[in-house]
Amino acid sequence: MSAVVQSIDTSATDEREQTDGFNLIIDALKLNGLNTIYGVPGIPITDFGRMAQAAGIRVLSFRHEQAAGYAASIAGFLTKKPGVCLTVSAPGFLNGLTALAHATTNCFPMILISGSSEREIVDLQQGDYEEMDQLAIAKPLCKAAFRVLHAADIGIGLARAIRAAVSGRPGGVYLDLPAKLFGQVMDAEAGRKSLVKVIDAAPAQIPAPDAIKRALDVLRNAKRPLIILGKGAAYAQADDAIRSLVEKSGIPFLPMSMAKGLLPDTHPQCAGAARSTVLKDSDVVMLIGARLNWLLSHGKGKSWGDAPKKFIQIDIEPKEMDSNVEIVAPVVGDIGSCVAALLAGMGGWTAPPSEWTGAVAKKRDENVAKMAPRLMNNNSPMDYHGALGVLRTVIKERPDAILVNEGANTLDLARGIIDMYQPRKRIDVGTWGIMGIGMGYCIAAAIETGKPVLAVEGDSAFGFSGMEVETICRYSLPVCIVVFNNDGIYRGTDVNSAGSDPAPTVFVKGSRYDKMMEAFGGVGVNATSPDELRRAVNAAMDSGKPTLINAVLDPAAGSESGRIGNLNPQSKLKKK
Ligand code: ADP
Ligand code: TZD
Ligand code: MG
Repeated sequence: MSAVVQSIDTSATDEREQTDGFNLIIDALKLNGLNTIYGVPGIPITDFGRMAQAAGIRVLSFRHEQAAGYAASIAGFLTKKPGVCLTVSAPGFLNGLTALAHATTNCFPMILISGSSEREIVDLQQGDYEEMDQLAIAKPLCKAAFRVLHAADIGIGLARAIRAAVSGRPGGVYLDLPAKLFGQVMDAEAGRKSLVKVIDAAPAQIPAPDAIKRALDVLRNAKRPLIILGKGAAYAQADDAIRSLVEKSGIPFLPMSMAKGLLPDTHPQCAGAARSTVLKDSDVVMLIGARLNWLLSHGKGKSWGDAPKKFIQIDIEPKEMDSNVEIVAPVVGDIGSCVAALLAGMGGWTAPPSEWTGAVAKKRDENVAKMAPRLMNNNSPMDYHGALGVLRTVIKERPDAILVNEGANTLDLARGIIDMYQPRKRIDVGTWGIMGIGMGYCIAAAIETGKPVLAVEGDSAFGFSGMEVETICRYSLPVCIVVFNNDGIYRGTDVNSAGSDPAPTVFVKGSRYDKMMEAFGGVGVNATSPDELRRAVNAAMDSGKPTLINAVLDPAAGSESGRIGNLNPQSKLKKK
């Protein structure tokens, strides 16, 4: 670019106001409403973090980039704006990369901005400080990757990153900023002009009228229809339209994990507690922002039963159609526009046969009634049901709190037991079933929404990001973490049959995770019964003080891999 004055001190000859890379990046972020950065400082971005903070950007400094990256990814999900994660070069970049891949896999908009080393030295592999070809490494793990070499291109670079992250199917974007860029100086007026305020970053994608008609025809002729809501539906923030569609149609709905609360789990049409029945017996399934991946057994096999199925799918990504089974009525567009178009075509709608809706409701009520007494037990040490019965009430009484959830048994059972009442209040391990999202999600949820956060964490899951309790204390965030401490992964009872090392799945028995919180000035509580747990969680949620409750669970209470033990490969050989 001819307008660029690269790192030349022109002050002696030129009185005009100047700007530089540092300031242009800050100005470009602010111009586009990106006012929060999650990251870890170091060369070459330490001063950038300070300057961004001084310029009014909220800079959340983490203990590890992976947690900062997860925070940015869920900030994207919660706000529909790309969450920004900032890291140093090579190792910091790599630590953030897991989260970037996670954002892409989960369709969350995120921008990973990493400082990088001298291009000339990296490209000749001459061994620079933290040398790495970061752009090449990021590419296969994100939707788009860009590098900015000239200060005058910062505006365009960020605009491209924002558009790539949020338009179409959202995902992760990598933005590579070499160290030299930050100090590059240019004329301030030209700098201002080079910035881009992105207009209509995620344009509406209107579905074709034919596609809407086709979908409604299939739905109208269904005897046993089902609507499945996925986290894409939660992301779309078309809450009222989705609720109207479900209620006008009279069709039972099944929320995927992070779509829980889009309509309350206690809604009369909710089939959450009759999941296996509706999957097996339905004849037409309309997917709204949910993929037929492993979480839905790829739309085929035993859990889908023998009844022939027709699938309608609403998704912004055309390539998603027919990914696992035939989609007889693909509806490609953004969920808000698609749902509005479906609603508009539903004149003279008749509800599905009452034999179907009645059978679903009956099954659901039976299952709920069967579960109820188990949730009221006061056993000590606790089992999952006793502890989760308490937390279920906590959320019922505070439906606007955000629930963060990870673990195996801790995840699967909490998902089934804790009812959600409002959209985007449950955030969890997502498409990969990833451990380590916990504390980053807590921090971003508190920062982005200002609501109280309750994290329900397996003891193993918590360990992946546990050091971030210091971050939670440092920023005084209203986060209550409940660690379901069963001494290990799935269970705490495994023994090593061949030596004195502990078995691979078990941890130090009787660990006191609550003391970690006390180390940083937060509140720590050891809870050994549901009554103690209830008191401690209520106190934490009411006070808003950073709190960690070590919930002592029976080490024998869990099962291998929670609800997905069937995915473990088994040795055909006899166990020695
Ligand atoms: P779940 O895990 O809850 O089943 P998935 O992550 O598998 O959900 O699916 C989410 C889907 O939603 C993705 O296929 C994505 O393309 C789609 N999606 C995301 N945002 C939108 C939107 N605004 N409009 C339409 N589809 C969307
Ligand atoms: N590493 C990562 C990043 N993600 C994973 N999902 C795993 C490892 C494997 N894994 C699971 O799938 S669940 C889990 C691991 C290690 C922990 C389960 O133990 P927990 O929960 O203590 O968190 P429960 O309640 O004891 O089952
Ligand atoms: Mg455990």
